Amino acid sequence: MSSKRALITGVTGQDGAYLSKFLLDKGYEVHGLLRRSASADVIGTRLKWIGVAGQINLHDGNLTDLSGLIRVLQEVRPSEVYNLAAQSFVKSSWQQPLLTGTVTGLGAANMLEAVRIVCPEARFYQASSSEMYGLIQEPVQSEKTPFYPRSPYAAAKLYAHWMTVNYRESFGLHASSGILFNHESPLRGIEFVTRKITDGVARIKLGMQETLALGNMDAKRDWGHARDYVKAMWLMLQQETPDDYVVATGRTVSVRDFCKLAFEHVGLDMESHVTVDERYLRPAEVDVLLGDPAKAKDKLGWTAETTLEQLVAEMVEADLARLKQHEHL
Ligand code: NDP
Ligand code: GDR
Repeated sequence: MSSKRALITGVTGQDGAYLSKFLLDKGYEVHGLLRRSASADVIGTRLKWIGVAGQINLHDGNLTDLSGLIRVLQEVRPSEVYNLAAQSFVKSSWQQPLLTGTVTGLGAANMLEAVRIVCPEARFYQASSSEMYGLIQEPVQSEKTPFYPRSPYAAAKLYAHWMTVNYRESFGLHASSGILFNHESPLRGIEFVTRKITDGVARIKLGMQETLALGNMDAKRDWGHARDYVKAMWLMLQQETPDDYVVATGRTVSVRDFCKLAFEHVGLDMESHVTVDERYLRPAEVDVLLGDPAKAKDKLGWTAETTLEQLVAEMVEADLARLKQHEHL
């Protein structure tokens, strides 16, 4: 067995693309789980954008289908498994709570179970989330902060998180959980607020639209770059002992401030273009998140490398370039 063979679930998502590139650059053989879609033309759009399509071995499968996961693991025999697949859009989780529980929660349990059955020696990464802190119990959240999930998505992620801890403690799996705070990039899905803003700013700049409608402008998030965060995932699996880590920048800003930076980047004033639309408000909000990455720094030697200003600039520039070339993502 190759000592560097990884299987990534959620390979077609934002983090899947950045992690694929990162692992390929390190000499890994990279395999990805691909759920079937009728729209073959959109499959792998992100992998193409980042320049690794064709270098990934794709396997049909779905997180909800344990027998399929077992079969894929038997074929691939990975040394590292990164479980990134999820219904990851918090707002949708109120419309589809059971689907979110099935994919984001039970799906992770399926993956853990498949690893336990087929390749218990493989190292396992679970994509946990700062959303689990929800109604925050401490102003700065660390691995020791109690959780208080505020959405079906967060509740599902909490189940997956504790199952990861449980499989580590019960069955001795090398299973680590990365509690990642929001991380963005030009590959972020268009429904998430940062990308919605940078795409909107680019459209307004190019005269393609006049206004941008947003929801809660006061929500605050600790935003980093996905490129930096996938490195932390990998570092967790290189440790002798599996553990859980907060991955964050240690800086929090409001949606309004993110928006202001994006408009300023193209020399426009946000006040003339942004409106608030109640459709984008949530039944329960996570008002503020701010992570303490001290443990990741001490134990993994990891720190965020990209500043918020650099992130905003990169995202706006990528959207401007895409729109000028009539490309979509
Ligand atoms: P994306 O939404 O971009 O990607 C999700 C991936 O999961 C896609 O590849 C999607 O496939 C796949 N997927 C969805 N449902 C299934 C299913 N039933 N079976 C198999 N695959 C499925 O998420 P991100 O890349 O942003 O995030 C990666 C992970 O990290 C997620 O688990 C997310 O919840 C978590 N996370 C993300 C954070 C962030 O700020 N980005 C922060 C903390 C945690 P398809 O392309 O077909 O839709
Ligand atoms: P989040 O990301 O819910 O933190 O989950 P999102 O970008 O959707 O929302 C962040 C904050 O912005 C506010 N907001 C809006 N959000 C969206 N999507 N659209 C809007 O128009 C808008 N206006 C204001 C939201 O109310 C919220 O407070 C992301 C996902 O990647 C999860 O999978 C991951 O676990 C967490 O980050 C950490």
